This record gives sequence, C-alpha cells and structure tokens, in this order.
Amino acid sequence: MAATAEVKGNNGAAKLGVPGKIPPVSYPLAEEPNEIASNISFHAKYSPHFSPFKFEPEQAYLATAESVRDRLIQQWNETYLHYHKTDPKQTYYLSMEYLQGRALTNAIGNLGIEGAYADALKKLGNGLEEIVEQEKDAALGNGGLGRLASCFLDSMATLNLPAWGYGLRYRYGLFKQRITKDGQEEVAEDWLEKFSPWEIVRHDVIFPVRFFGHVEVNPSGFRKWIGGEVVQALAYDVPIPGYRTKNTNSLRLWEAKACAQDFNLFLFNDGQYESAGQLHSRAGQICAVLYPGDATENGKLLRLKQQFFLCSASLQDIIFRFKQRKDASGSWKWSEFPKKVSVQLNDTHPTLAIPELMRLLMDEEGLGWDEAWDVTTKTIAYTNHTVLPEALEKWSQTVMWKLLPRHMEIIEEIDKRFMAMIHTSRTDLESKLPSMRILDNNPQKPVVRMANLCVVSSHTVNGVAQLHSDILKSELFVDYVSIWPSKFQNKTNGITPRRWLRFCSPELSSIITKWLNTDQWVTNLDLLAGLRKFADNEDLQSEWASAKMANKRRLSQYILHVTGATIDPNSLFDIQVKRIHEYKRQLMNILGVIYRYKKLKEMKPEEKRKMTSRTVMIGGKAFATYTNAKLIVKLVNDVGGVVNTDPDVNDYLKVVFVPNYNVSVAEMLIPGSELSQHISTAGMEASGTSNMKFALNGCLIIGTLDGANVEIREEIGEDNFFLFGARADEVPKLRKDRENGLFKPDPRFEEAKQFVKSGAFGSYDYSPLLDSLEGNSGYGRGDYFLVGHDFPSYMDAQERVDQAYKDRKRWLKMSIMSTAGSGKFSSDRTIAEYAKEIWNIQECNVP
Ligand code: F58
Repeated sequence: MAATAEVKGNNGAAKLGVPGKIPPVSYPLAEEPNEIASNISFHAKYSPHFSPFKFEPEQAYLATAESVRDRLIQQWNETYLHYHKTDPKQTYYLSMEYLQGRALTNAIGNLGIEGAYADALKKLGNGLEEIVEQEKDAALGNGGLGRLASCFLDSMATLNLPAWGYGLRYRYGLFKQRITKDGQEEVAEDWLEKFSPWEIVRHDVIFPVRFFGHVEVNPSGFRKWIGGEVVQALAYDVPIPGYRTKNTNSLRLWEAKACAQDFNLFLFNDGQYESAGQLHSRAGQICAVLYPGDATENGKLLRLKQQFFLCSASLQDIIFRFKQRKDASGSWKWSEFPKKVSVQLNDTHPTLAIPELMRLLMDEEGLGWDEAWDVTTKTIAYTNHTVLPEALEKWSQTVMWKLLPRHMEIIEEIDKRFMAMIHTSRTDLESKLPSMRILDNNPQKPVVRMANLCVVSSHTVNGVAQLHSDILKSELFVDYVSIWPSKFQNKTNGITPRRWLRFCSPELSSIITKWLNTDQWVTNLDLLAGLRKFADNEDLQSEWASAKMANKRRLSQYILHVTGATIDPNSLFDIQVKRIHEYKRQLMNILGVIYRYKKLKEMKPEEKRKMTSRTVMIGGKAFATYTNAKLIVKLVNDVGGVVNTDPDVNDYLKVVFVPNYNVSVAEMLIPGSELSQHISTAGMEASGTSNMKFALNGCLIIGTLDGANVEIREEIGEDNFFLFGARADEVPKLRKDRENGLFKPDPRFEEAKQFVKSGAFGSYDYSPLLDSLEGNSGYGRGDYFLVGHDFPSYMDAQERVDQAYKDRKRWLKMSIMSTAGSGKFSSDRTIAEYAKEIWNIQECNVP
C-alpha cells in the first residue's frame, strides 16, 4: 500500500495520524486548548489536503490555519452583516500590490489566542513556532508600496474602519531569489501550489471585464463599448482581522477566468486543443505573475490588462454594493455615491479606475458628463510614492486605444476640458500646459501621463513623508498647486506595531509592557514615549540588552541555516535590507565595508583589537532586468566570500548577503538588528518604511536626511541618529558642480574602488557598476546618486557608530530612545489621518 498509515513524525518517532487521544470534533469557536486541539484534529481528518493518516508539520499547519479560520469566519460574517445594516461610508483601497507575509501568527496574535494554540498544538505533539514556519509568504508585491498596503489593512481593521482592500490574485508573486556563483537567480514562487487556507472563493461575486473591441454610437449619440474579448473576474476574499476587535475586513483579490461556454468543444474534438481553449489561456495570463516583463509590446499590453482588470472588477463590485444598500430600495441618488464610497489609488497603477468609473456611470448608468465627473472627482484620491521620473507611468496612446478605446475617448475629453479651463481661467499657466496636460502628443511616441490624470481627477493627492510631500508641491506638481492649493496633503507612512514589534519580538514586547505597566502601547504607540524616562535605568538596560541578545542569537542561527556563515552575536549587527536600487546606495555600503576590510588587513594585531567588531548583513531583491542592481548583489556576495574566509579579519568583520529577503525574513532580521542603514541620495526615497521598523525595534539608524528619516530623527532626537550626507536641496547644485568638473573624490573612496578593480574579490567584471561612479556626466555615469560625494561623511558617521558601540550604556540608551521615539510611525496614526482628512469615514464597531 503506497499511502501507508504509519508515517514518521518530524521528531523521527512513528506517528499514526493525529494523536489518538484527541477526538476530531468540530469546535469552530473553541477557546480552550483541548477543544482547539479537537478542532485542529477535525480539520486534519475532515478537510484533508493530503493522504489520510499524515500529521507532519505541513498537515498540522493547514489544519491549524483552518481552525483559526473558523473563528475568523464567524467575526468576518458578522462584520459584513454589520456594515450592510449600518451602511457607513466605506473606503476601497486599490493596490496592484500587497505584501501580506504569513497570516497564521498574525491571526492568532490579533485574536489573542497564542497561549491556547501553543498548548493545543503541544497536545498534538507540535510546537507553534515550527508550525507557523510551514506557511509560505503571500508575496503579491515588490517592496515598500506593497507592504504599506498590508500594514494599512491591519490598521483599518484594528481601528474598526469600514474598509476593503482590492488587488489581484497573482499565481506567482514576487520571485524567489537564489544566490549562485553568478549572483541572483530568479525562481517562480508558487504560494498557491499546495492551497492557501486564507482565501475564500466567492462564486457569487463575479464580473465581466472587457478588453479591445470598439465604441458603438447609437442615433441619439449614446456611446457604448462592445466587442473584443470578455473575461470574468472572480473574487477571492482574504480575512483581515483587527487586533483584539471583532472587526474583520476583507482583502478582495480578483482572479481572471473564462466561462465554460468560451471553451470550444468542437475545435477541441477536432484536435485543435490550443485554439479550443484560447480565451481560457488568455484569461490565465492576466493573473499569472506579478509584474510580467515589459520589455516587449506583449508584456506592456499584459501589464495594462492587469491594471484595468483590477480597476474594472473593483468598481463594478463597489457600484453593485452601493446599489444593494438597504435603504436604496431600487432607486438611488448618484450624488450620494461619494458620501458612501471613497476610493484610494495606491500610486498610479490603478489610475484606470478614473475613466472606468466615468464609463460605468455614463454608459451603464446613464449619467451625463458633468454629473459623472462630479461623482468621480469626489470619490477618488491618489497617493504618490515616488518622484523618480522613470517610475512615473506613461502608457502608449496606441496601446491604450487598442485595448481600451472607450477609456481613451474619456481621457481625451478630460484632457480637453482641463485645457479649456486653463485657457479660460488660468491664462498665466498656458505656457505650462505642455507638461501639465494628461496627453503627451509627441508624434514620435504619444503617451498618457497617468500621474497627471490622477492629479486632475482626484480630490486629494498625497505624498508619503513630509519631505516627499513638500517636493511634490514644490517640484513635480508645482503648477497644479497654484490651481488647487488645498488638494495636496502629506500622510507620513507608518507600520503596524503588531507584526513589527509585538509578534516579531515577544521578548522586547514583554519588557516594554512591564516598564510601561500596560500593553496598551500595541494600539496606542505614542505610549512608548513613556520609556524615555527609564532610558538610563540600569535594570531596563540590562533587560533590554538580554532581549536584543536573544534576538541576535536567533538571527545568527537563521544566518547559519540559510548561508552557512557563522556570525558572532557579540559583534555589532549592521543591516541594510530593501530592494536593490542604485538610489538606495547599497553600493556605498559595500564600498565602505571594502575600505574597512582593507584597513583591517593593514593593521597590526593590537590596532585591530581596538576595532569594533561588525557583522554587516545586506539583503534584497534586484529587478530581473536591472543590470547594476544585480551586479551589486554579486559584489556583496563576492566580498562576503573573501572576507568571511580571511582569518586575518574574521574576529572583526563578517559580510553576509541574506538571500531571498521577504516579509518573514524581515521579521527575523529586524528584531536582531543594532544598526541599520537608510542611506539613499537625499530627495530620492519617498519615505522608506523599514527605517520605522528598525527604529521601533531599538535599532539605531545611520542615514541621510531623506524620506521619513527626517521625521524619525526629529522624533528620536538627533543625538540618537547617525546623520551624514548632502541635503535634498543641495543635490541639484552638486550634480551641476560635478558636470563642471568640480568634484574632488575622497582618497578613501578611490582606494576602495581601486581595491575592487585590483581583483581582491575575484575577476568578475564589475565595470558597468564601477563606471557608473566615473566621469562627470552621461547616462549611467557621472555618479548620479552622489556616492562619491557622500562617501567621506558616511565613513565619518560609521566611525561615530564604532565609537558609540564601545560605550555600552550609551548605546543601550540610544536604543531605548529609538523605540521610545517611534510612536508617530504606527500605521494606526497614518490611517486615522487618511480616514479623517481624506476619506471622511468613521469607525463602525461590530458589536
Ligand atoms: C515605495 N515605492 C517608495 N514602489 O520607494 C518608498 O520610499 C515608500 O516608503 C514606499 O513606496 C511606501 O510609500 C515602491 O515600493 C514600487 O515598488 C514600484 C512598483 C511599480 C514599479 C516601480 C516601483
């Protein structure tokens, strides 16, 4: 018999399914460990995903998740019902990305049933920690923007706000990063391969989404989009529990599918298998991968399809819900729509929500332009996350006309009316019109500027940190500010304190709770300020140090496990983890490490002994086609290869590239960090959010005055922040000076580059990377990101770090002050501001 009843348990002992003394009984609302164990056992037996009689960690994880889900479903249904009954204004957050990470620890923690679950699993012969690690991260996003969306969902539920997340159910999320001798290799990560217990398919929530086709005009001038291909958007809902509240919101992820009648049986039976299922295969492509490559025309078209698919499905759903309201009773006033619905665009990726809402209102609901425009502009708000010109989306008008002909008509009309408004009431801005227009009609390459469309059509535009919002107002959107001064706001980003402190560092959390004499800080993070008065207290410092040490040891074990490198928990743990990008300047970090290595090698033993011992960890994924980012990954790995095997320096320096950085890896790294690097060229990082996570965990920051660093430094105090580098307002002049040949490199910088060129880290050709730092101008040259300019002040700041670390008491005080000053950076604060100042929604507690 293949599926033998007797299997080896994870501890090597033979197990016969779920331990016999726990009866498999369904207790969906169990709270007591024996009942929870029974419910888990029930799911293992009656919701099987594998052959019967197995209860290895994988099965245990699924059964545990399903039992937690039982409880969530109860709250979730009550939440749906309550929102339906009370009919509050609701927010719909549209985002192409969510970086949810794992859900089990979060759900158990939010429900407050960690202890009971740990006990229940013990009864079943498992440890909770081991079980939660079976879960694959839901990585439906790239980086900061996607993780922000997930933190926001957590806060919306915790604050009892009636809100929904909308996104796409990508089958393959962000790739898995493997490190080989050639550097980064991308491998598809199939988070759905073995079923996700956290999604519920809603077979009754399905909407048609059209692509291509043409616009038909009837004799009365009424326009309608017809023909083309129609795929179905099917809803998968993920429960989003709030912390210690019944409110459980939904993240609705759309999947594209074709219907049975689209399958051509005749062709199939004729042996034409591909043609028979053509629409099915085309539908399957839409949600196949996050960010399909867009180097080809096909790739671009597919990305645009994804964006439209999200917007159309979500808006149809929102309109459907609006019409379903109890008191609407078959007739509803469209002017009420913005009083019930607020739509937030997470960057420009869901911009098509604007023309799609206009189309649905005009062509499907029969509103006139003015009425539809009024509703649309009162409903939609837009968040900008970048000032980098290459990230500002521009879609080819040709592709748009082909895929979305009716939407292009609408966009043209918005553009025309915007121009007319300037010509009639703002003639002073006429000379600015070419850059302010939505359409760029350059005959070589006519494009639609999505950010301009968003600014013109939204009631509110916000940046994500004060400096970034100021730059939006004074540079990128300066001309619009004079038309609509009150449209522009700042909403400094935040992070959820649940995932990013309470659950990822239970040791530090208990100490905080003990010293503050309350655990209310978990939902009122400003209370952390109460730690300030104890920052010098020796008892707190020693407890703090031992919690940090426990986290460092756990991290060391992890590093050993994933890289084979042995690191010393007594060394300073210095971490930079984020997407690899030249503006984030991981290159400056590694050049600093290279210089340090070279100096260590030149030192006498007694000189070395005075040095602060460091472990530098760098991690992050490089976009598959971004050559220089991939070279940075390769260089860091090569430096690690040499440094970590050099007995001359090993007691003083280790360099580790942490592979496959994702949310779960961050949850391991951040609690064990002591110094973290947020060293982007000033003015280029809109906010950053990992800086907030590190600071919250008592990690000191070495950083530039960029993004949210500025506000973090204000909050935690300048003495507790290692600042260096040019300010944002100095950057343009520095670039000009360099163009004029006025830049004089620091000898340390030259020495570090030269050391790489000498082959000290192997013969790999790093020239595209190193050449980007040379010359005074030109594409990919002339050190656009000012690594050379900032290098000396960076090295000086690192020297200050080394000195500070030697003074243990001072360091611990700074660490406590970092946590104490992090209250502002709770996403609860950010979301409360959005709710009040942009969405105009109120809390709606489920009783
Ligand atoms: C990030 N943007 C910002 N974009 O870079 C970061 O400073 C900020 O903290 C964060 O948003 C949240 O506001 C970001 O992650 C992307 O990943 C884009 C996705 C689409 C392609 C271009 C990058």
